Amino acid sequence: MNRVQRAILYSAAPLAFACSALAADTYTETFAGGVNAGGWTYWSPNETIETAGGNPDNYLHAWELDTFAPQLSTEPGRASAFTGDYRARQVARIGIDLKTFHVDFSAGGRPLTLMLIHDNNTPADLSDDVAAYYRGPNIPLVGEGWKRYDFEVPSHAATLPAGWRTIQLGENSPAPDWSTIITGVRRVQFFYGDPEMFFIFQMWDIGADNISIIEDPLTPAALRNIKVQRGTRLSGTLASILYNDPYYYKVTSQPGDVYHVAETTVRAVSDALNPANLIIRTETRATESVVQTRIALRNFTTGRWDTVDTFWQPTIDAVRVIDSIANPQDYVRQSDGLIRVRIQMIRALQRGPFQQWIDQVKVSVGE
Ligand SMILES: [Ca+2]
Ligand SMILES: [Ca+2]
Ligand SMILES: [Ca+2]
Ligand SMILES: [Ca+2]
Repeated sequence: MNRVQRAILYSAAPLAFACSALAADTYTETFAGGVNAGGWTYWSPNETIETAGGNPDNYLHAWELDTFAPQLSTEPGRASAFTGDYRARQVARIGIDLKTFHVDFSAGGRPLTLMLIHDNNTPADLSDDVAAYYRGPNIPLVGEGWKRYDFEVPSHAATLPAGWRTIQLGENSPAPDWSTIITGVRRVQFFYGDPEMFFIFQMWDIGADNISIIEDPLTPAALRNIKVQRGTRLSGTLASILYNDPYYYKVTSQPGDVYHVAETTVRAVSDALNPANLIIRTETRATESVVQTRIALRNFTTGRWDTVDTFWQPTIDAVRVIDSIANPQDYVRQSDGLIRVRIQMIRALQRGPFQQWIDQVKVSVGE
């Protein structure tokens, strides 16, 4: 679904679209006018959207909720701004305001956990659900007032991101898989505590407001050229590395003192000069085994190449997504947005030469 279609779909609810194509798209559940597009519920028998006392005005209020851990969730099976393929939507963050009015004993020592749930395509059956979760700062104590929580959601990540965990929520749950969950979020839940721990039952009086989901589209950097630094170009052009397709840029290795080496550099240009995120996706193979690949980025601050990924190169296409690059601004030249990627493959001299095949190089920048 494209952005325009989404805007139409959610136009019944308050929307804040930013002007710039690079800026984030946000949906926020403010509960204004009693709207609850996500179907948010504490599963409490005593629950309503109050018209005053929120942050500001309307908010979701649950009281005399007798539970070991309040669980604020979107309605099972309901499609909303909070559900869907987070990776395709380029979801970047989820936030919420919470307030604890009263609790019998203590609200202390409980992290607020964001859970992204995949319902295994059976929304009515919770026994086969799986979730990926992240434990944030502790839930608000009585007297702390409204407290804001912002969770980073690395929806672009190919594998479970650092700090995230997965959990089987029922006895029939399959083994959880990050990609399955993040490309099919069916329910979002805020768990008052660590979902792997036990807590005593007590009576809660709590509220939620301003539940937001933020999309932060990445901008692809335009590839400008590809050049062999070591080895010999066999075939291919810049066009060969634009897509995952049957076309490759092929390089024959060249022998050195210790290794056969094939080394190629790619130049890309980004419009975004202040990247918060830099993501390099490569799809490469070698024609022989026991080849090691090193992917490096030109650091324009130090003038050196920084290795960002090292791996044993399969002889079939291998996709690498490098998405946790520290100080991304060092790799985008401030004068013109240049980004340089180096793909180096090496093989021990006595093992013989090989060919480097590059199917695709993709450079994306998020501001
Ligand atoms: Ca509100
Ligand atoms: Ca289910
Ligand atoms: Ca391929
Ligand atoms: Ca290709």
